[in-house]
Amino acid sequence: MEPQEAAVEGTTLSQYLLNVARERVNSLEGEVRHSVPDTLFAKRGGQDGVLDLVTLLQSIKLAIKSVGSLVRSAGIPGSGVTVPQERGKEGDIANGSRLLCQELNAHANQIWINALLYSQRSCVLVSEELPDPVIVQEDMQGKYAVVFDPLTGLSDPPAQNMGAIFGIFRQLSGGNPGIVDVMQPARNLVAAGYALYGACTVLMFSAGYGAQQFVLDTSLNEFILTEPNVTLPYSGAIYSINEGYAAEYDSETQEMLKCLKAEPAMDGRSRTCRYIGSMVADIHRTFKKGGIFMYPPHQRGFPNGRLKLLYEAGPMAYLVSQAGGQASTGTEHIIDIVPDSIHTRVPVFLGSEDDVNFATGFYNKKAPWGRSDQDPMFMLRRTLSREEKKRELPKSNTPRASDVVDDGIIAFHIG
Ligand code: FBP
Repeated sequence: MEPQEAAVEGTTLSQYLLNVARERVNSLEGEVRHSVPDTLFAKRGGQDGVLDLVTLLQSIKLAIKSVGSLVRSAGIPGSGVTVPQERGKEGDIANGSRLLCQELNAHANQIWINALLYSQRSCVLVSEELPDPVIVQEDMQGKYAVVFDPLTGLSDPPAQNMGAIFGIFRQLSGGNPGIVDVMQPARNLVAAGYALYGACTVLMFSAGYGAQQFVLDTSLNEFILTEPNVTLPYSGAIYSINEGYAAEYDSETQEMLKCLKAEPAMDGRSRTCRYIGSMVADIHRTFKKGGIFMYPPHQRGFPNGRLKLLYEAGPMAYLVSQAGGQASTGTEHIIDIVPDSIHTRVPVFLGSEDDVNFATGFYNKKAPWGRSDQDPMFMLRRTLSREEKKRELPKSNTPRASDVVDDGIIAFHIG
């Protein structure tokens, strides 16, 4: 049985992880052991390696559930997270909300750090909330480096579409763990995911076998698999960007936005804009409905874009690739970029293949369509190219994770 076949709707996250792990061990034992792609477990670790990663993921699951319940009760007197009255300016709701967010953020970070340390399966931790990596003390070390943003989307008041993002790398160095273990491109991730604390808690996850969606069943307090093979539509009608910065985007971005709005989506629908201001929520909608999420550079404080490569853009790029979509900075695949520091920021264009190709064509002269203002054939070539693509599309209109193995998209961890 292929690992993807272990993904059956209704399975719990714990069962799913063990199923995939077991299938991987079986395939190792049954086939030529050293030539089988190594994804879910340590190369030399065999069964133990599988269980190490499963144990680490169980701790992450616990952190997500704990933060989720904090988010839901934050601000309620007597709950774990409140703002001491003397710190908020009386009557200033915005200030109170900002302080509450800070409290929540600090709690969420501590919950993740504790969960990862006590799993005893990690060696280096990078959190958005900490300036430096945490090197786990020797007697608690495992072989995985974990990067995470414990609570994102805090530009909105609490309890509105916050989320968490994480990625897991295998330790690179054989010896003492260090920063080098996280300076890897997202292509090297062995697993990644995001949690969205919305009306329900959703977990989007991948360990290299496509993307799966789980929803927290609060009566069981367990994540249940609801979508075994999440696939991004090839094209969509929704674009997601903070248009408040329109005047501060560079000329390519402004031109791209103008053209995007002027032209209908591939299926003829008019474009529509949605922007929540929480990347997890905006990207989750993109997974479901297709289209594009963008955070380009702008001159109101973020000349390289706002989102961080290691623990925001990278894991999202890995997930979106596993679901048949694309993620680019405009000129490079995000999944291939080696970070030059742990908090490096990158521009992000992520979502349906057709829409990402369209947007990035304005930045990259090597992209198929060139820039509209320099190329009078721009619209014509774009239309022709899309017509060809339409004819090629399978009936489902979406590439399946299993279809892209030959492109090397799934086979990240070989060799
Ligand atoms: P932080 O880097 O401060 O965590 O902000 C991240 C974020 O909240 C994303 O989740 C979201 O997409 C973006 O910032 C919104 O930024 P803006 O308010 O500039 O549109």
